[in-house]
Amino acid sequence: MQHVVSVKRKALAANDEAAAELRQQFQSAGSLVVNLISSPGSGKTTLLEATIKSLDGRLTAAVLEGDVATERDADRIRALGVPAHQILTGGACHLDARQVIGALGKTQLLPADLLFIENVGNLICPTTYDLGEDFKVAVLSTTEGDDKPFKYPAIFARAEVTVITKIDLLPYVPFDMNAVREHLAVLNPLGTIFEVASTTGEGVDAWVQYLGARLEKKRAKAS
Ligand SMILES: Nc1nc2c(ncn2[C@@H]2O[C@H](COP(=O)(O)OP(=O)(O)O)[C@@H](O)[C@H]2O)c(=O)[nH]1
Ligand SMILES: [Mg+2]
Repeated sequence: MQHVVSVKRKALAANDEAAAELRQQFQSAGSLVVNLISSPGSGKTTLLEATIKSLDGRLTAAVLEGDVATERDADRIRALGVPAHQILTGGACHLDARQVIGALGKTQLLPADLLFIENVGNLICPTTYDLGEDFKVAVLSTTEGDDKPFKYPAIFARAEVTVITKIDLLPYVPFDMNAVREHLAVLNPLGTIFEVASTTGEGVDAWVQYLGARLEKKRAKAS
């Protein structure tokens, strides 16, 4: 057990080193980098599609997709004319910083104003792997149940932003929005919450405006 803990600690320390290198690279490129984490099917790719449509070319975007198998998500992004690269983890339940360095080295995703990293779908493993991002975004859909922030508190405490998706389905599913807001306020008092329906576009503009403001802030700080 002791051995397992120490191997895990070493892996995380190596990842932190690679993440620091990435952070430097993102700083030089002037890109805002967002690491999206959620259960499978909660709507990460659909949120990215809606985000790209709402941006309408005002800011440039690029996407790194993490999945166990298939290029499906990268294909969905490329169909909108935005560069995307799929990292296949071959079974691993999270992306790590070395994989991101490797992917950026063999693609031309940067420079871009916004780089979105869609992590492998689950609420546990991606939580502890820093990818050099500016902030993590937890995506929570109304259909997966309002108990998820209670059951997986680590990611909701760490993510600066929580995007609650599929609000168009609120009339049909038992999802106590107030309970979720209250719990998130306890887990993450400084966190920001957006409520969106990516399929209708409701709430997407506010999220996109926030991204633009964060990008401006990052660039102002760097200059
Ligand atoms: N009604 C509704 N469905 C959505 C919304 N966002 C995503 N979906 C659907 O949820 C399913 C999973 O979405 P996807 O973006 O692939 O999830 P991901 O696995 O987190 O990337 C798809 O069938 C989407 O069409 C939404 O805001 N409202
Ligand atoms: Mg996806």
